[in-house]
Amino acid sequence: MQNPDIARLFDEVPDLLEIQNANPFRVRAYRNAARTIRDFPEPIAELVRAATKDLTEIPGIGEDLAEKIGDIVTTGELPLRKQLAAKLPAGLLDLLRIPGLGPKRVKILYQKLKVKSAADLAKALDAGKVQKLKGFGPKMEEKMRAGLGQAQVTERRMLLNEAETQALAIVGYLNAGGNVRQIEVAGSYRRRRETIGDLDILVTSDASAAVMDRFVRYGEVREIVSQGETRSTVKFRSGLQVDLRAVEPAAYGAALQYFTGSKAHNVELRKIAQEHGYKLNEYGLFKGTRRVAGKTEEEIYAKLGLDWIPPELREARGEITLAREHRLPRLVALTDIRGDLQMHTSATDGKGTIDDMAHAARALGYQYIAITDHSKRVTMALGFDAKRLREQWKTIDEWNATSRGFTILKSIELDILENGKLDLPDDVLAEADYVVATVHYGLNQTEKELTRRLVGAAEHPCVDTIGHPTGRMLGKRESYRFDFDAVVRACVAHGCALELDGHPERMDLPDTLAAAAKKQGARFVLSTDSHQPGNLPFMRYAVDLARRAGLESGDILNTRPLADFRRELKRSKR
Ligand code: DGT
Ligand code: CA
Ligand code: CA
Ligand code: ZN
Repeated sequence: MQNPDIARLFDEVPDLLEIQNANPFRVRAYRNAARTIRDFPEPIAELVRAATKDLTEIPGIGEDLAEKIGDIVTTGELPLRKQLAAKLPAGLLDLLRIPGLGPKRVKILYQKLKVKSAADLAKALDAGKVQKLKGFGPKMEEKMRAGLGQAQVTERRMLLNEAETQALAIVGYLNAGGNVRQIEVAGSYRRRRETIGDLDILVTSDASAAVMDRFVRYGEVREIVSQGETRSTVKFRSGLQVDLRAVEPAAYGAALQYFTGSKAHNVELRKIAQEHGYKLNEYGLFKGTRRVAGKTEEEIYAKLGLDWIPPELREARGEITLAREHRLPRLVALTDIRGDLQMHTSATDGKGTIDDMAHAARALGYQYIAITDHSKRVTMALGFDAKRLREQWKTIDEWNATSRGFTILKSIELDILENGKLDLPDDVLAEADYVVATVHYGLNQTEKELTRRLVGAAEHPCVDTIGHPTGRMLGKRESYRFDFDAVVRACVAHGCALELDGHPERMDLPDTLAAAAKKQGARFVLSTDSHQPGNLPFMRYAVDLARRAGLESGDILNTRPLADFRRELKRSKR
């Protein structure tokens, strides 16, 4: 059992509690627990089994939670979740998956209109009952209708980091069995999409039947969908589907290319092959019946007159033309990143001191970090007023005075208020080393209002970066509505950077928007939005986003050494 599997059992508990009017502190404790477990760097099930670590030593895990986790690891069940769910109609949980519908609104719909399922909601909407409820305007109604349609057609996709945990574990398991020569996880995982539908694993082996046998006996397998000598499909307990294909070494590159996709990229590539008088499929590149390439991807692309294209770019967004003209970008790499520019400490909603975060960042080889706790508008997270912020900055000054070769930037995640004003006065902001401004409230305002807020922040002399610019939460909340081009124009004109927030639940900016912003001349910073030291490796996902957007090291400010980085910030250009 992997951490995300444990976390998933906890995920619904806070929502169920909230619908049942539980104490808000209890609700929050479970919400935080799910996150802590999901992001914990070591496999918790193994810690429990080996009994090497007392779980209560993990920040945010008390005795009650530790006991529940222990039960999950031994029984695979969380009885509390079952008890809570049993008190409510089953369809109510489906409602929670509709974008925009949180436990508060579900509770109102249930109590006032007896809405117990998606079908009930559709009926209540059609009867015009929903818009009469307090807090449900016409906009909300429109959103719920759209959500209802979506909830029925799109199945759940898994976040990249969860899929990665599962992918690395199954690859490790298959390798440990011997018989595997080459192995790679292809598909959207290799293209580093922010969500994954299923895993597509390829192997070469002299004993593929034995590999298939081992595969279907993997501990996470809940269901064997099919098993054959060269291809098997299983479903994991997490719901994730995994395909395993064994191919001959002479076709490995062709299969890797084919199953990496994307489908649209493959369609374009096959057309080019045809124009050159070839046939391209998962077995190779053929002239008549003769295979002219297939062992590696490189030789296939080369035979078609193309440079090898990094998987992250294979989305049929112009990369094939660039490859033909030898103009593909030199994509940024994780090793190019010299600092992390968004993270929280235990002073607000994080779990780790300044010192903890700095040590962990230093261990990753960074030269600098920005500590960006929330400003006061974010009351839930105990955001900073000017006084508390200045106290933190004093501590940071003292820390920097004694530390060589590593710098903590005095910073803040500054709320852009509903009225467009910033959450802290200019004189405080002017003392910061770095300010990232973000929107957390008033998400249902009109496009015009939200655009005005973001443009205003981008123009403000003390705002260096717009953070998590669209506000999306994957699978939970879509972007707020705003005129993205107008915000990018303001950023470019005023020297404000755009953040790529690599927290796996955000992945914000989305790749397509980041690519569009680059075309307009925007510059970027990469961050993790870490809430504990163990989150800092999320930088990998920020880099994934950047690569999918075609960004190079030069497009990103925190690839620079500290002095250069500082020089590039808006505040030093005034
Ligand atoms: P996912 O799983 O929804 O996150 O996305 P993918 O891209 O992993 O898609 P998947 O698992 O359906 O298929 C894996 C790859 O196999 C896909 O990226 C391209 C290739 N493929 C699948 N079906 C077709 C097809 O009908 N035509 C072509 N040309 N390629 C296909
Ligand atoms: Ca897939
Ligand atoms: Ca697949
Ligand atoms: Zn934020």
